Amino acid sequence: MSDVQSATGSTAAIKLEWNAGLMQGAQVQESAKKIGDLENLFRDRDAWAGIDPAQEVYRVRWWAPVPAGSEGGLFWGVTVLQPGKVGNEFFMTQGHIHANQTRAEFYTTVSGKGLLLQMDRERNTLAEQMTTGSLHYIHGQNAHRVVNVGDSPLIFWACWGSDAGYDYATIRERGFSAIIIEQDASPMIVHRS
Ligand code: PAN
Ligand code: ZN
Repeated sequence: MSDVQSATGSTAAIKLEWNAGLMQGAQVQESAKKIGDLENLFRDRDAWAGIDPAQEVYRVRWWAPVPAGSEGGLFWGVTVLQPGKVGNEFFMTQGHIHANQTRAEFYTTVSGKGLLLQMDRERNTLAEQMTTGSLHYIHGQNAHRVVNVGDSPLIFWACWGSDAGYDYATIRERGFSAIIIEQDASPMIVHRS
């Protein structure tokens, strides 16, 4: 045991509740995004303004065992994305590109029904279905966003590089080349430039 105790590493006790999307432990961090935090994300500004700004859209819990920016480390987290719409556009994450575009990421879904949008540098968009047990590999240079197209929380776990970083500005400025709306009670992809 003495070899193990002297090895480099973290002694953090983190407990996961897979299906609830919960992580517990002193080092777990948490961040929530509410409607009021997401101005200009959704297409229908009037519909956005009509929703309670305190309404939660999604919440991320994660463990960073090494400082952000450390080369070669890993982060682990979970996102709980609520069901809902702004106008006819489904609730979604902001979406980002990793600041270090060589850094890939895994997502895996435990419950709910969603779409993972990945957009490459030429703005080609790929939409993958997220359902219980689906596993998704996000290429390092692809922007990624998740859309909840179901009527229950969409819960997915993720593992990404500690030196991946986040570029939100690119998506904030131009958005994705596809949005997901509800039409005739079904999700529909609408392509844009
Ligand atoms: C995820 C996302 C999380 C929230 O952990 O950060 O789902 O989405 P936004 O960051 O786009 O708001 C991830 O992709 N990390 O790299
Ligand atoms: Zn990411």
